[in-house]
Amino acid sequence: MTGAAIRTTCAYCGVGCGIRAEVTGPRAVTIRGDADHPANFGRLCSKGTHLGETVGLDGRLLTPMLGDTAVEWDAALDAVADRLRDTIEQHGPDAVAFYVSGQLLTEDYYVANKLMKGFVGSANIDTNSRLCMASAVAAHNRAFAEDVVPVSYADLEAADLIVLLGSNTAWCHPVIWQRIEAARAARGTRIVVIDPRRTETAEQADLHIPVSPDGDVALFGALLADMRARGLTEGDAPDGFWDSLPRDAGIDPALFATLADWVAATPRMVTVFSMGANQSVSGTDKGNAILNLHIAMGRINAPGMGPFSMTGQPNAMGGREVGGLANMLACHLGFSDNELRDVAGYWNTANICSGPGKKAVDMFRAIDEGRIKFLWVMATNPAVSMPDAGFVRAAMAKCPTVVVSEVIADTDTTRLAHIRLPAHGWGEKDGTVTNSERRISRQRALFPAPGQARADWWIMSQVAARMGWAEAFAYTHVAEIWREYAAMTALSVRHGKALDLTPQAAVTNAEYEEMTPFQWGGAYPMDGRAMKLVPVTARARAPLPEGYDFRLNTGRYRDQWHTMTRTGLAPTLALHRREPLLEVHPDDAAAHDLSDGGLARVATLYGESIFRVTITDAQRRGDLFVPMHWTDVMGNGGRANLLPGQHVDPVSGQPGFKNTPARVSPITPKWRAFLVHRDVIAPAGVLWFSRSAVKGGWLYELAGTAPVDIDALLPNGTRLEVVDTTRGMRRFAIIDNNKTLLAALYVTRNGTLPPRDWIAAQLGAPGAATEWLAARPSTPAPDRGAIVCVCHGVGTNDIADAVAQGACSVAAIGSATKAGTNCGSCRPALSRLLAQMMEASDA
Ligand SMILES: Nc1nc2c(c(=O)[nH]1)N[C@H]1C(S)=C(S)[C@@H](COP(=O)(O)OP(=O)(O)OC[C@H]3O[C@@H](n4cnc5c(=O)[nH]c(N)nc54)[C@H](O)[C@@H]3O)O[C@H]1N2
Ligand SMILES: Nc1nc2c(c(=O)[nH]1)N[C@H]1C(S)=C(S)[C@@H](COP(=O)(O)OP(=O)(O)OC[C@H]3O[C@@H](n4cnc5c(=O)[nH]c(N)nc54)[C@H](O)[C@@H]3O)O[C@H]1N2
Ligand code: SF4
Ligand SMILES: [Mo]
Repeated sequence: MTGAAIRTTCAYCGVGCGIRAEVTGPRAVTIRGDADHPANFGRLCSKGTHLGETVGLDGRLLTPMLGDTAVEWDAALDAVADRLRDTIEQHGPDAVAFYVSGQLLTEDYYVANKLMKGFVGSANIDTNSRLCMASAVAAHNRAFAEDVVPVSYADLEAADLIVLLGSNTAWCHPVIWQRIEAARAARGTRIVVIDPRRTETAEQADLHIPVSPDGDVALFGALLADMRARGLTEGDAPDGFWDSLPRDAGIDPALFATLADWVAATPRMVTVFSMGANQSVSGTDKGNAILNLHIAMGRINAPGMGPFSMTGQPNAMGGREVGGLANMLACHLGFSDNELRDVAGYWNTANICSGPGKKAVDMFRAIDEGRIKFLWVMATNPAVSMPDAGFVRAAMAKCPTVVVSEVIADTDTTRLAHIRLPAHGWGEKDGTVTNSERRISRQRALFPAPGQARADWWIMSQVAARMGWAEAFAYTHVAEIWREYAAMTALSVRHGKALDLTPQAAVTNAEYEEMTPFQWGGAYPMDGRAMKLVPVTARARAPLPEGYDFRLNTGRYRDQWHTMTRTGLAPTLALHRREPLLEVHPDDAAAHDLSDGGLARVATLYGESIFRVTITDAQRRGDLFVPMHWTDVMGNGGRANLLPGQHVDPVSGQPGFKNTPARVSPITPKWRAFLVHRDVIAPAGVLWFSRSAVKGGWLYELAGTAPVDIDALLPNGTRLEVVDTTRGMRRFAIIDNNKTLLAALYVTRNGTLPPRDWIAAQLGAPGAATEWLAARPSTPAPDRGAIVCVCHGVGTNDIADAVAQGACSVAAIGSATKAGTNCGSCRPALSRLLAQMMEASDA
């Protein structure tokens, strides 16, 4: 099987790193960064580096399913087409909706959009980019009359000041972060982070501004007013624009003065923004406040400057190009009569939609109200990721037809599906993606498709054929779709847009196969085009409702991807954060009786969920933070999206995920436990459980109030048990006939549970029962402490030793321990630990 490296693109974030993948076995691959790819020049973060741990077939959806019955493709496709036809005949095309994703390839996305907007005849196709990029798209459209990102990664390297607003870049766009750090080392670039939390990104910044939640419009407005007062703005503004700018930045005046001085003094400035800007009820205004500053100061369309909306998903940008959003047609076009006519002509259809469709939040409301009766979900997990997820689940449960195209058999969303369709996953898919800087790269297949899995475009084309539209969907090769889409961008050009892929319309299949990464629009696509200042107003913050003392913020962990369907499978990636943590300031914790490592219930007007408490002064007082990642499949708590409501930005329709009134109360379990087990189980009757990957199985953290049901937790096998009275603990080990470990369980009422790392590595291993029951080897290896570098398994104690022996830089820790020398994702954490350890030794 071993062959030459295949060049492909990472499965995860919008940085779009190039990978050289060497297939080493039937489902085994060695992953390296592609040194020639202009997005990453060889770098990869922890998630990309460990992609190999996620390509196994455990848990994959490998056959089409009608309910719980495996069926042939013909039967599944007939069922989808029959239900689609019936819905359209009985209720009209607007009773149909597709909810798709920035994780589809451009070709899949193009077909989804063509099928829905061109042939079903409704624009009820929206994407999870509504939860992600919609506000940035709306801001671009208001300022540029097109959704164009006017910056390239190289501009970050040519900038002298980089302002990161609402972006935890070091965790979420780690390779961009590494490029920024390298630039700082080379040219002394200053870095400002505007984020209510002191993230690892903020810790590395030259200036951190802990803005209050949604304080950004006031801050950027006041900044522009200050630049105007200094005579640093140019050009025309709409009437009243300057007077409308807020004067109060809403932050510490000393921080504002520093920020304003740096901005004034630094023409080469890039403002990078992501979810702290977009996921807000004022998200579009935040975007335009940023664009306004750059436009008014002429800091755009030149090296080292511009407003830079980073995309989240690998193909968020591609989806925007082909019209994945309900309020855009294909190829950056809108719904004017001319545009609709041109698109209908190109697709040769009489069924073209007539106007914008329902945006995600409205789409699920329409499902709830019974107005949408057929929902097809592709490459997204809305039962987890939509706001007010309890409502969304109830709506889906009522929907007469839910079809889900997935790679994983059991997700919170597939649990609500009538029909499940197995799609190609990363490593099987073949097509293109567009990254944050408009660079198009190929994802290439590494493995033959497993089971009955098929390309998303194939699945849709087959349904289209059964609907009588075979001619328009007669694709036999993905390159045919690419050429059709590329040729269609002649329409964007005709309507004055920058998106132009027409030279690609003539590529042969062989040329498509060999495609190397290229950027559309050139380095400065807005050059010479009109740009508008858009008046925005800093709205007063709504007071917290009675009984709610906190503002709840949500976001991401460094080593998990969204709903964990893939990163959750990787033991190495679980090392960083095994459980969903509620981050709370020490004073707030004291005031609410929360203890570090204890459990707490977070409640909002919309729902509640339980989290593990971690106390940290990286949080502002009054703010809480929880991760978005955990699901019913991975635990019974930590369900972030039961908490935010359906409030959306009035322009973009994007939900405000990061500022929800909340309250919190401690929970005291009667017992706590952890279990290592080879299988996926669903512990019943427990107050808390959360599952994370270990080699050969799973580690479960458990807590309960009702008596623990040991039998329900343990597998069959020979059971060994000891009662440890000194520690108030019961310990169990289950072994098979070969005396290998199948499971181990440790339960305590109020004692301390043993460390997990050693015992979690013993599953399937032959060994000594006494060691397993003790949860440690008879000659204990030195305790490494919490693992910081997941690539090399280096823990805090290893780092402390290195520091004690004189290592006083991240590089020196690297030479002593190897920490941070592979993917580099942990370098911000190393830097923080180093600072803490040096401070402690000074004291
Ligand atoms: N590890 C990892 N990387 C990812 C992903 C992942 O799941 N895991 N997902 C990808 C996707 S799809 C996306 S969209 C990106 C998201 O990338 P980011 O936007 O960096 O991620 P988030 O953690 O959602 O939010 C960023 C920050 O916004 C801050 N914030 C909250 N409210 C405000 C506010 O009012 N103002 C300001 N200025 N900041 C605020 C939060 O505290 C948080 O630190 O990451 C991509 N990369
Ligand atoms: N509270 C809170 N909620 C949020 C956010 C937040 O910051 N806070 N962020 C929002 C943002 S920015 C985003 S992007 C969303 C992400 O949310 P989702 O899109 O729901 O998250 P994923 O886990 O990426 O879901 C992708 C699904 O597609 C499957 N899949 C992967 N590849 C393929 C494929 O090729 N074909 C098919 N058919 N299926 C595939 C995966 O197994 C997975 O189930 O979450 C949003 N929700
Ligand atoms: S930064 Fe990491 S997750 Fe994003 S594309 Fe690169 S390797 Fe993949
Ligand atoms: Mo996203």
